[in-house]
Amino acid sequence: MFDEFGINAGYVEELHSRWQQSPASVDEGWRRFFEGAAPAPTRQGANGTRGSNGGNGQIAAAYREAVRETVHAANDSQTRVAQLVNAYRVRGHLLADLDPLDLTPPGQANLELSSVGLSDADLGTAFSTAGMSGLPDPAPLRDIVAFLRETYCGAIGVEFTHVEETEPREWLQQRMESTRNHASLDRAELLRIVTKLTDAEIFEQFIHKNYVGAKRFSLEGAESMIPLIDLLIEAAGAHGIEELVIGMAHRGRLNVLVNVMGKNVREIFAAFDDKRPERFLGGGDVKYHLGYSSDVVTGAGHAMHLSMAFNPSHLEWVNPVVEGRVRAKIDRRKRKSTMPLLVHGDASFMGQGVVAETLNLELLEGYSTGGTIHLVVNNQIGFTTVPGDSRSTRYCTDIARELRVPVFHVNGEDPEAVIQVTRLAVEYRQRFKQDVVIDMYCYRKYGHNEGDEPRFTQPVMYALIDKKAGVRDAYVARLVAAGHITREEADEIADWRRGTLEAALEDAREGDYQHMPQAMGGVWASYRGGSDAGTPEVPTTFPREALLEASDRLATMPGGFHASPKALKILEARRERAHSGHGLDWGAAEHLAFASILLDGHGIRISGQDARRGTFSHRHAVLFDAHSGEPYTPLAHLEQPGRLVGRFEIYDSPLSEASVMGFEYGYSLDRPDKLVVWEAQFGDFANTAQVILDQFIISAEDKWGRLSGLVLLLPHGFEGQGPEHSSARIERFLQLSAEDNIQVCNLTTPAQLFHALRRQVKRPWRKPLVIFTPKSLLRHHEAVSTLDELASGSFQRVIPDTSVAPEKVRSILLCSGKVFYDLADERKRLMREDVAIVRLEQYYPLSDALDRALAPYAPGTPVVWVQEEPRNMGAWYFVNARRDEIVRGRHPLSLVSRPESASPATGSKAAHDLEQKMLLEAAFAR
Ligand SMILES: Cc1ncc(C[n+]2csc(CCOP(=O)(O)OP(=O)(O)O)c2C)c(N)n1
Ligand SMILES: [Mg+2]
Repeated sequence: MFDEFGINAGYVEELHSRWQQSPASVDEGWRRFFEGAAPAPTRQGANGTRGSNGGNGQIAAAYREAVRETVHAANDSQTRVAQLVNAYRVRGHLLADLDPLDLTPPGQANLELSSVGLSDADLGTAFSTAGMSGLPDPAPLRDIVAFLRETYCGAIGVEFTHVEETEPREWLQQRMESTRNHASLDRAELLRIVTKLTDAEIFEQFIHKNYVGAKRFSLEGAESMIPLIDLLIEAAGAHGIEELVIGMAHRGRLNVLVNVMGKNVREIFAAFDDKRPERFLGGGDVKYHLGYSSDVVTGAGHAMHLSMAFNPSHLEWVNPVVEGRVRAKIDRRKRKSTMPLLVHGDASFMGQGVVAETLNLELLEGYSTGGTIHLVVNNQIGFTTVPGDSRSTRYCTDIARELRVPVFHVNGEDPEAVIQVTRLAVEYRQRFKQDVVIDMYCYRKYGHNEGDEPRFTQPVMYALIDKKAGVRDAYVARLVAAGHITREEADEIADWRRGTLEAALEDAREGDYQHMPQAMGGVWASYRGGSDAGTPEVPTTFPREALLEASDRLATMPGGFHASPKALKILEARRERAHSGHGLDWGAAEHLAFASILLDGHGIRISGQDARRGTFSHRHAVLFDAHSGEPYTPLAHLEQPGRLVGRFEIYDSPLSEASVMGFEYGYSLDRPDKLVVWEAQFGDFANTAQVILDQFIISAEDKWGRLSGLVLLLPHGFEGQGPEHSSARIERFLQLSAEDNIQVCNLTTPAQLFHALRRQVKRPWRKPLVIFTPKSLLRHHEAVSTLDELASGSFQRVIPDTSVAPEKVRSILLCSGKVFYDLADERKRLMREDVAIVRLEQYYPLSDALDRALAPYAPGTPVVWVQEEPRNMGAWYFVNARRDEIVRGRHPLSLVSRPESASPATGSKAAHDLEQKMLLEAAFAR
């Protein structure tokens, strides 16, 4: 309500509520101010327009006046106490006891009594504690200060007053103050924490002893993470969560796999022993990148499915993939019972931009997952780099302030405080459907990995760490001293754990426990990867009548909807052309492909920048009412009596490639039944998501045996639009093509797009499909297809040339994509009947379709690969390297292209036109 008072909003609100209860309890200045604002302003939500309302403007002016008066009046101690309380809520975290190494200097909190004009002399005076549950009312200032210190400056420091909405902020405040921010734990829970800490510690020690110097990225110093995740699962189960998807990096991952997810530790030992090289030649991944899933039952009896996402070394890049997976799971079940947990490192959370790009997805309609729990394992170091060199901010979590959600900083050496924030975090997420961040301060017992000497660079830090007792020891000592458990009980837990690991190690050395990740079951059971040739093609035809019906439906608006006349004209033209047998353009064929897929019962999800209209205004999947601005999506309103129609979703994404491509990739991992599409604005921008391409889309099957049917639509083509609006970097995708890992296409007709998209869902082969999509061809009068070509055609990997008599042909131009139309025009202009033009529509995997297309021509007829791209880009290096597959020794192969270049294209349209002319001349020179 008092948002415009910024950091003082809580304070003003507090005064206001006191004034409401008893006008005499606030000083005269404030009283006048609140009376002047009558009727009292209504509460504003997060989206309220600040300062736009006259009432609030008056409040602001009155506030300034009131502040002046407060300063001068100088005798309202109760007001000062309220200021102090507010200051603790806002800045108490700056004094909290967070750092187990005591290396972090306290912040300037200004919480001294003198900062609000109070003094020690006031400590015995009783003040009202209205609004502070957890204290008698009134209470002496001494008690109030002790209460505030305990709540806000103990082992937990909370940043929460920036939460804009009143309800969650007050809820959290009440929860923390009523408990002084302490978890109440019974003996069973204390024992569970000890057990989990013991599991964590003994596991690391056991590997340390048995695999000296082997990389494991020890959790030691941060062992509280294990009871944290263990109790998070408990809390999540109690709140109705049925599934947790975890994304995390190297640190402590093996520990989580074994001690939280129940992975068979024999498999981990076998991976350390690494005695099966023959199973992993050229493939597989290191043991701390592998994913896993398991089913557990919580202490309270709730069944919970746990998934740990496979992830690469590239820190933080798994985040959007996890979010996409969770969204897919939520969509599948139509219930919001899946929760993402992302575990971060302190250095990577602040350093990697994909973190901010992923946080930004959280409240968006197309990407929300109902809130993510973020856990930062803040060991106060990244490899050898200390926080002072890692970030410009105090907290490694400050990037999360973009979301205005609570951030709990907690001392990882206090497991009970860790449990308290975990419970608060889960409950907050469940209630308010937003992200929550836990920043667990800890330390790293060894170097970055176990072979690394940290004392080269952090001698002082490690002198402190060397003196540390260990998180478990310190906690056990505390519980023993408090009489909660005996030393013998604690030892027994450790002995038992050691014993089970000894036995498992013996088993591991006798048995066969090192394998590639298992093939996928469940929703993946009916799909396959592997080689292209191993999965037959399927028909992609669709009944003509049904396409006509769909095109009628797509051009029909609901009653009372006032579509833009221009958009309506486009839809109407599509409909007419379908009926009259005229050529359909790209947008029309794409729409009919989508419609046919939906009518076949498959869902479709598309996202990308401006995807709803389409960057080039060719799609118009969503129309907007001219009066209300309300959207209408014809594809979401297809009907089919007696048969299920798939769900159609299309979203304009935020201006991020990395997080959105990662999200859609993640989505495709859990929805193999759907057509999942990510579209680039221009293909040139896809490289900002290069990590998602290299580390996930391209290599996931080889490393992890994980499949995806994601479609990438990458506008590509040299049309004089400059270096960054021309190339989707075909060369890169082709260099990354191996072992039939992806499909790479450059299509020249709308019918080809229709069949390629249908093939992608109908064929059980799940491989990412990269389509270089056109720009000028979207409106090219020749780049059209008839309804019959859609209804009864099929996808052609190569389009042979049927327009010339093979025996006359003296030169074969082999090309792909848009340049075909330029070449065809030129041939017509030159009336060259001795030149054939063959189109390679699918670069990869190559097939014998090419052989068939070249077969009619006499052996020895030269084949010229013609591309618009510079020599070092486009497909030439790929074509040249695979010449044996392409011309099979029957034809000489040469190149016509732009000369090699460091930048894809010229910035001058005129230079582009000249280049293009020279290219065509060269192509027809022989
Ligand atoms: C994107 C990326 N850049 C660099 C690295 C190399 N690297 C591996 S771990 C690490 C330090 C990570 O520090 P932090 O995030 O604090 O995690 P910690 O190891 O301390 O748990 C670095 C720089 C990487 N794995 N990924
Ligand atoms: Mg770190």
